Amino acid sequence: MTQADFVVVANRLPVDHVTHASGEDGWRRSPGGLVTALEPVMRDTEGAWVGWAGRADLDVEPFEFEGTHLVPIRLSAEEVENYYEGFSNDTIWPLYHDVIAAPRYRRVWWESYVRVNRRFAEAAADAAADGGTVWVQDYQLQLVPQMLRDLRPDLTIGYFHHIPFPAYGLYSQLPWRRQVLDGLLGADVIGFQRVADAGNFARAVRRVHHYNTKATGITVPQADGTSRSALAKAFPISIDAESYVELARRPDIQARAAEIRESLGNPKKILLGVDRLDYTKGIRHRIKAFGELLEDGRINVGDVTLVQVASPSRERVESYVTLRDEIELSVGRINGEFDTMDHTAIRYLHQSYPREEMVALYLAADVMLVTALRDGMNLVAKEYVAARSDNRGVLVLSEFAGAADELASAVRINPHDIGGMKDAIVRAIEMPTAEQGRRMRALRRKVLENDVAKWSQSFLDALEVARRSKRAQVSA
Ligand code: GDG
Repeated sequence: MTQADFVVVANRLPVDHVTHASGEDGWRRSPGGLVTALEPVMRDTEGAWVGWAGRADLDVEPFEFEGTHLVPIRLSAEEVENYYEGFSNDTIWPLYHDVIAAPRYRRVWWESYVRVNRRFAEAAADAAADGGTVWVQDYQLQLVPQMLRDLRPDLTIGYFHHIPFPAYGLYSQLPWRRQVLDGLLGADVIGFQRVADAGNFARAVRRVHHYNTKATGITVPQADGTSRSALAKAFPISIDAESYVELARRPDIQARAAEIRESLGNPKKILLGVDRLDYTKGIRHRIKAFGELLEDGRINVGDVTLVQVASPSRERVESYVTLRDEIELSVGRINGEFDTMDHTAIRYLHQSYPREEMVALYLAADVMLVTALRDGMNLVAKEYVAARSDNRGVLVLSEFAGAADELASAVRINPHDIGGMKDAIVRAIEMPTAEQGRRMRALRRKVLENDVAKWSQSFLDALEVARRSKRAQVSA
């Protein structure tokens, strides 16, 4: 069996299973930041990627795809329900996003989570070469680091947490809080989006285990009486900024942006929201604020249009079904009340679009609304900024999104404060172009300097430091 020096373990493989028109099955690279970020590393190291192919009961042998060794993990329909939709998306997701929706704690889900995490850990242990490096991704796989360390103490293990890590007062609800911390502490480097997330994690470790933590270092006692150290630190993720700059420069995409404006009846201002349809994104709050502005007469249909792309997500989880109903009810009410024959108040799109269309939307939008109630980072905010080489447009950004730490020149809002959000939207609509330019230039500097390649490099550098110190200990 081929073994790789560098292995990525993620819930999903970087490819989608597709059936071509000819009826033949095949694989297509799935679009996404993580895939792009790791592509150069995977190519240079001839790495391996362990993950689920996205379909239940699919049995596939490991295979090569564009220079990467892919190791598919099989999940039964029941495991998709319990490990993925249940524990990952109906327990951990709401709990870690500050209980915006009520987390459900079900023992069968937890048992499935443990079993599936073990399967990922075993596959990673088989795929990694002696003394290799493994990078585990995200909240679906929090137990993998320690399981993998038990199987393969020779490996250097990293873990990156893409979503928030909550304050202990909330985290402590988790019936398996100790097991999850132990799972994560199996990593040598544990990466978070924000400094606050790393802090919450360290505090949870202190409260549950009374381990010593100092700045970003955690001392983890071992069964044999020795101890080792783990690094828990912020590594804010980013986007492939240059690719957005390039797309935004394309004449066909600029023409499409003009066409979008035209098709909306050339309103003076277009506001835009782009989110997975998820209760963490504050879509309802945004729509409420917009509806009230129309009611108050502070804005008028015809002058201002809100375009809301809500791409379909987790459609089998109950809270997502309810959320969709609620959003569509309020959009229908607002449009019913305020639309004219020529203009619509909210152009609501429950669809997914190609990246080119997203960039055209970014170019067409005068104001980008990112009103998340809680968000690990929020890449949409960074994509909007990267696309605006014209230094125009205003980013309205929730302070509860990780991106707010870096993007200080955005118009910051607290999405729970509907009155404050309404004022911020009006301010953004009326912002003079000179101020737009000043703010956008500052935002662009941040996003272009800190792109996703830099993110992965800094995480891998930290892992390399861990690997060297481990070697030094072994040879001492
Ligand atoms: C998680 C964390 C963290 C959306 N609709 C379409 C589409 N998208 C793309 C966006 C963006 C991505 O999906 C969404 O990324 P976000 O960061 O905004 O949010 P999550 O999906 O919740 O991601 C988040 C992230 O992980 C990375 O660590 O930032 O906090 O929750 O790239 O453009 N793309 C296309 N069509 C769509 O309709 N092509």
